[in-house]
Amino acid sequence: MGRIRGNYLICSLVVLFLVVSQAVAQEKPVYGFPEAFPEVHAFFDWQGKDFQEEGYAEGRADFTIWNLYLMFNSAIRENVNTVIELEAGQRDFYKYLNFVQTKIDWKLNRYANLAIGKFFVPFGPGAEVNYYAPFRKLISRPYIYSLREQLPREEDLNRPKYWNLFPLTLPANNWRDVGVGFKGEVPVKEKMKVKYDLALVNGLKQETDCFHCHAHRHENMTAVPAPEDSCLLCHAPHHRQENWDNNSDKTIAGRVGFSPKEGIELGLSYATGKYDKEEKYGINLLGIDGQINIGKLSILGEYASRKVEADKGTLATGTSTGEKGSFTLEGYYIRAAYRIIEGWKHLDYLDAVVRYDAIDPNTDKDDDLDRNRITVGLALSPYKHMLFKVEYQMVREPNAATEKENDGYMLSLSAAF
Ligand SMILES: [Ca+2]
Ligand SMILES: [Ca+2]
Ligand SMILES: [Ca+2]
Ligand SMILES: [Ca+2]
Repeated sequence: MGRIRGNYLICSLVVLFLVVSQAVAQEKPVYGFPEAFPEVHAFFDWQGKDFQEEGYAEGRADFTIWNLYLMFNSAIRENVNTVIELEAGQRDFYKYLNFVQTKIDWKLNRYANLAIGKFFVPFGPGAEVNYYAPFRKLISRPYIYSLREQLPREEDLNRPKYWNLFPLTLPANNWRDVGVGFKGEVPVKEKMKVKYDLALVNGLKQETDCFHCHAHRHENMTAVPAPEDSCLLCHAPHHRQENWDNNSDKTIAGRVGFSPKEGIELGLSYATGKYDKEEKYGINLLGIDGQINIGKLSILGEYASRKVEADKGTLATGTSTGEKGSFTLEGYYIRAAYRIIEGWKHLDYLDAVVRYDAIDPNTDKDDDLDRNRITVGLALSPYKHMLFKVEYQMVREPNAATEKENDGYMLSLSAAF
């Protein structure tokens, strides 16, 4: 009896399977095709930090999932690759899901590739700047890319006018935008080559055009910000103009790199565009970067400056005079890493790292936002695609009346697959 019932069940399942598979086979896919072989990749970064009272996160010891990136890519044909990359996370009280890249990479010939869609705007040394975790030897990013993020956030902090007007870091880290890109490598002789990466994109915009900023600043979406309260550039990834434009002006950005031989590269980056609705005020970014890898030693350095035009009166006192003025941010870092151990059974590598970095958010003002810092750290990878990091930051304010207590530790574990 039991066997008959069992057979009956199996027969029923087989019939059901045939019916269902027939139904599936008849259904045409809405998009995609079976030969696409999409790849899925991801990385995430766990962080722990503990700073002194006047440091990062107001000195609060904290564990965070700092990054989650998801990438899907597939070759449509041999020379055409499609990429979709998403970033998810939470900072303070807000959660976000951004599309980081959405593009078609189209290889035209040996020396030229076209990118159309949303991509990282070419400026500076690339992946080590754009991605937070797996490509960087230290946990923290250099000040030119992260000063604002690391400053205390108390509301009653006495902020200088230009901080209210402008972000204190370059938009060039993690800077992605919609447009058209053109890049490639041209061999000069033997191992010598020239790399170019150029783009035409929407460009940065006034932060007051961004509803997020209204909401964050006033905790009320409908409130109109007072002029002295308006940041002129959309800066943080969640604030920044990414998928649309506030004016017709397009930003030109690019980097040209020269590599005399394997492991050595020098780069020059530049970006220019108008950021306001009226296309009155411009922003210019200039960067120089260099990298040397000799044996176990790797050295990376970068200098960057940003000149922002704005109303002279608004910059000085908060009241518009109609006269054009500007201010300049500049900063640099040099980072050296030495590979102490490599290729052990349970230790893929161990690097010792040291970095000196400095930033001057406004070269016309001497205040305690002028910063420099020495960071020492270790990067330990037990196995490939898994990286532990630890670092200690010693932070100095050369122009502050009193030295701030803002040194601290950071820990991180990142994994990629
Ligand atoms: Ca603490
Ligand atoms: Ca624009
Ligand atoms: Ca200064
Ligand atoms: Ca200090």
